[in-house]
Amino acid sequence: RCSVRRSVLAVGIAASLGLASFAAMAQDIKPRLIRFGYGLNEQSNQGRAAKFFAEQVDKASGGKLKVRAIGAAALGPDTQMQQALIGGAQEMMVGSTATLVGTAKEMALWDTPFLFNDAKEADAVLDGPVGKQVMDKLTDKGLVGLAYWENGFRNLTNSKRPVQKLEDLDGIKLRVMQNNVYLDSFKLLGANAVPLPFSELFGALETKAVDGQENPFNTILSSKFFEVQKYLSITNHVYSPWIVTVSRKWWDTLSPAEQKILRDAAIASRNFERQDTRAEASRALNDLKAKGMVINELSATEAARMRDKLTRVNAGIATTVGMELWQQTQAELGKLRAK
Ligand code: TF8
Repeated sequence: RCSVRRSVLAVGIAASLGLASFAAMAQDIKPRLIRFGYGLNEQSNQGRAAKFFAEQVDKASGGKLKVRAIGAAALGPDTQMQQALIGGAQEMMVGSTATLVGTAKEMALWDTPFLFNDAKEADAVLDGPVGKQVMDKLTDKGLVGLAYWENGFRNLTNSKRPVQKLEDLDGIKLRVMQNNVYLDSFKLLGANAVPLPFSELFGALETKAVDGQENPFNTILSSKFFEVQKYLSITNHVYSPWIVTVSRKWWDTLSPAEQKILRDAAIASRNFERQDTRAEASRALNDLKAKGMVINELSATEAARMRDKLTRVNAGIATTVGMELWQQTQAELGKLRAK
């Protein structure tokens, strides 16, 4: 009898605890303003996905969490926003993984030329254990990574001449991201590589401070590079991801319920963004042609020569990211390709 009474009591306590935690859950979402910065313009794939993210968070939090998406590098270029996140002066951003290598060296893995053969491989590795391992390296550095979005396979544009063979790059002043792998890669190819933040790129192309740049079709279109670049050479030399990050200082003040809303919205926006980006990329080449760009593909021999030169940076990347991570990535790709 005694034990029956005790278990009745236990059920009562459990029920009231359950109620208490339910009530706490509702209060666990506080009104907050989230500044979400990005570098491309509102009409870009990055801008559309940032808007989608804001809407998701609004819905899931009953309007309590307000995301203010601020594009066109109005909060500064990638590197400046990263520092603002680390310092706690800004809550969130999306930007290139390439500009994060100084913060977490493992990010250099995504700079590997020709790492992925297609978007399917990219998704599998980025969303799998390797991608998570790399993303989690940010946590000790003051950032929390939530999801990889697609920037895409990068292609070469310039105002001088079609790049049909390696030698055509000789002496071309080429803007690269602020990242050593990119700098070394394009120097290896014979270009005069100049690191610049994305926000300064259009102006530099317009004034001919640089002759060329490399970015996915989507960006060449949305940033109107076709206005200042005549030649587009399809090289697909690297797949570049974007990453959605949160200030760790700020993240640690959030309740688990708030953190979950942001995580879920980042994943939902990732799925939206990849689909949107791929749809746009499949149309972009025609659009760019219509805008007057002269587009060329590389012959198989020249593509192979370029690949051979570029992959000479791989050994350095393996050392930077660590041999274990490098081999794990190769093993995962091997498994994917055997399927
Ligand atoms: C680049 C990147 C850009 C990103 C973006 C501003 O060339 O491809 O897309 O940095 O977040 O800088």
